[in-house]
Amino acid sequence: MNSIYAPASQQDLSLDEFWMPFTANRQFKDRPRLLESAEGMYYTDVEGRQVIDGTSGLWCCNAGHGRKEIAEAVSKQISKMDFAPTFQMGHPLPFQLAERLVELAPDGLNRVFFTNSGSESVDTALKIALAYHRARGEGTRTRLIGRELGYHGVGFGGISVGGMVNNRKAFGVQLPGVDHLPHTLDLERNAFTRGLPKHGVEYADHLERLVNLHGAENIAAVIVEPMSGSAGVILPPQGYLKRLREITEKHGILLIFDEVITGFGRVGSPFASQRWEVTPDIMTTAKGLTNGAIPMGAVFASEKIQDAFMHGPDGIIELFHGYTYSGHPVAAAAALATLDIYARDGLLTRIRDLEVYWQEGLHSLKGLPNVIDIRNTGMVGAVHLASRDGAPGRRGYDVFEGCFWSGLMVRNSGDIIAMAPPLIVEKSHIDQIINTLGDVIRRTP
Ligand code: PXG
Repeated sequence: MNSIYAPASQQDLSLDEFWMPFTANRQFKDRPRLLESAEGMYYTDVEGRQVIDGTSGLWCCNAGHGRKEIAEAVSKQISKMDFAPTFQMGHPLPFQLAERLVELAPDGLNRVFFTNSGSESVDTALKIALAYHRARGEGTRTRLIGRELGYHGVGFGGISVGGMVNNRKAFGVQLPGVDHLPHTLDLERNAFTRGLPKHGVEYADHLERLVNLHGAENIAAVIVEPMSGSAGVILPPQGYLKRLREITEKHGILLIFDEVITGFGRVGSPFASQRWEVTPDIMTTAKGLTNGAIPMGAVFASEKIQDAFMHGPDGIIELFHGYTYSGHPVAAAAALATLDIYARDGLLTRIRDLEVYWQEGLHSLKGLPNVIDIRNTGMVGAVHLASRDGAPGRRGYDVFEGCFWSGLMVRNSGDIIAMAPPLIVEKSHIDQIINTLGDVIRRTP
């Protein structure tokens, strides 16, 4: 049995039974990194060590940790009504929440479908896109287009349109009829760009080639992250998203933005779509919706899309899709409390005042050993390290681990170190993050 003695919690803990997600289980269990409490910008681990949160948990705790208002809203709601169905029944909370969300959303995205995660949001969005075309008599539009290096969660829909090879290759079966745009990472032309890269708008033109190849009448939707998070902060070149919008519109193809990471203030506006001034037809969210406190996701669609389903006798169910926990009362209560915090503290636009400080801090790491690119936008950043010969990912992992034991939580995607601190971050926290990361990179061979 793998076990550790955890002094802070005074517990003997067996590590064998929990099959950990996206984790090198054997390596982790050899020297576990166990967190026990969290407040503001900091985690405390089971040995009482403070770790600054450079990643908002997993890109979700945008308002920082230990928010009492969320805890209280959850606790109040769970006592009042733990669960209520939303299939042919309802309760007020998801209606209230949907109304509040629409106020924040890009203009025109005024219908909201609730899920429990980003992966479910993606599946929901893809299914709505397919069913939308059928409802309008364009049922030949079945093909879905994603992008290389895209991450859209782990459902079969998400891994099919996604483009991270490790998430796909062990599973064989995928959705048929999926194609991919090229990714936009271009180190040769864009390395060390501050903000959105200058070169690469033409990567969007590849969509015209796919339209020529398959016929527009066979393509349902294009799904992209406005900025790829998981693959290591890959930014849209200037003009790229607009070009995608123009091409999709011209051909009657739906454009889906996966804003699971970029949503809720990460890039300096409620959604990336607003900051970069391109409105999709469908938008997926999760994570920051409840500040990570309770699982919940939301898919936004335009009224036009929903209207396409509202035909036939009014006693028929228009969309045969939904989850037991769609619009869960406790999750909705957490989300409403989270939106209150975002509004009161101005968090969804707050980082506009800090993004240059963050950017300059990050770019001060240029010139350190093995640093081959630095990318940033809003309160997101990545330091791209050269891979060791024959051991891709190893240096990135060593830096990630070194950071943790030096009191900083980052993520590594292969040899890319990604960061997305909570939006409550102050300059002193940015200094701490940059200094710690710099020290660790310097001493990592
Ligand atoms: N879409 C996007 C754009 C995401 O980033 C999902 C969908 C799936 O969400 P769920 O809730 O099903 O996990 C994500 C999730 C990382 C990391 O460190 C990123 C995610 C999840 C875990 C780790 O890069 N993104």
